[in-house]
Amino acid sequence: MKNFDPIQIRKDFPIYSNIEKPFVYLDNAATTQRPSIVLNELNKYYTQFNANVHRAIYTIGEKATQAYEDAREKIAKFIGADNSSIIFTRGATESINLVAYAWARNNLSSNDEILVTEMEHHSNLVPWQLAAKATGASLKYIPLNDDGTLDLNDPDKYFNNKTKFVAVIHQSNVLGTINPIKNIIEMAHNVGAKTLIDGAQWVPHGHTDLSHINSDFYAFSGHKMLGPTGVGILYGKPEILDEMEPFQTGGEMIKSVSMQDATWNEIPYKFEAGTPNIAQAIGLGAAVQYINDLGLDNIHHYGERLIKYALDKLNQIDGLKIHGNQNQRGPVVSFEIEDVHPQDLAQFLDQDGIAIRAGQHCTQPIMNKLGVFATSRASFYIYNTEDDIDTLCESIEKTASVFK
Ligand code: C6P
Repeated sequence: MKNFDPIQIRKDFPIYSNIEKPFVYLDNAATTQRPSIVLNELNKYYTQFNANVHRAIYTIGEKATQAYEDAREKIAKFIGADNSSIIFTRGATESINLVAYAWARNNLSSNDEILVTEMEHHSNLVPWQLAAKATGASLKYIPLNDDGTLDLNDPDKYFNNKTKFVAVIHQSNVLGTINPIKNIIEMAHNVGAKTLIDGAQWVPHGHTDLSHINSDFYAFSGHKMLGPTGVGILYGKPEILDEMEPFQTGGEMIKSVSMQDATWNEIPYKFEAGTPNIAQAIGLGAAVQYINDLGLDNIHHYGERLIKYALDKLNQIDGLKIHGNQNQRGPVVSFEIEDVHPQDLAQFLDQDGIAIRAGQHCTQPIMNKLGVFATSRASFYIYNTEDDIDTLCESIEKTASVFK
């Protein structure tokens, strides 16, 4: 893989020189680390042109607006979309809630069905439970197979003329499964339903071309792709966003206001009420630039290499069980180890400088399906190495021997 050297890449991440060794960070599905280019952009905004956007008719205000809109443009290009379809939110959770409030509550009624899957993160399940309760619609779901894929053998069981909204995770944060979202979107459109894809785990790892996948909405978070916390994206098809009522109201999202009434600004500003997360949006633009410079193809192939290596090594550990499909998966793996509670494992690993996540990963329905209370999870990104995985496996074996 030309020009892709994780040890060189670590030099771009100050945390690798600030934290005492060993530092084996394997919780990238929860949040990634940030490179200097992102931190510098945040600092540059606050120290060189800190001002509100879209309001100020003075030099630094114009500079701030330009930087904020440049970030929108970079992100739009990154996912094959128009600027007007890119809404800055606080993260994937807020993006999904925006649609559940502003679209679902105004478009669904008691004869309708919302379709989700058993693989959803709570962020793409609970908003639809509440939308169903608020509108009287029914909530249906596509079940999980034992191998961690979705049961799509008989789609007519789930997609019918009552199906009005389909919300599906692109890549599972627990099982790593990459779902056939283009097919799912097609099936939804064939019955006249709108779609939302939760891309929080996919976007950092693979190409997302919204002009190709044709989803009506798509949501993701900045902090899982090297950007700052507090910023995410909602993509919406412009013609749908145009028709939608606002989510939040206040400054900047209006066109005109009288004492009794108001009209709305054009998209995407109609959905960005109040002072936005300016620094974070600019930081996310820098993260996208960094990813582009490394090459998303390189990142994708490197993720494939790491997960393959991890699965091979983990499979060699006695008493360790991996959850999910071994093939169509991103660089994340959940597992159990006989006689060791995931939380104990995480604490023991921490003593060796290894950070993994243990728990339910905000996916209680998956835990129920797997028949476990919790799992241990390791997730990889560009600065991880095969050595990190060796260290992980050695430490798991050491811990298991303590509990035997
Ligand atoms: N998953 C994990 O450790 P926010 O918190 O809004 O940035 O992202 C929510 C979210 C939505 N969808 C998926 C698929 C996710 O994985 C997450 C966040 C983290 O798995 C924290 S629970």
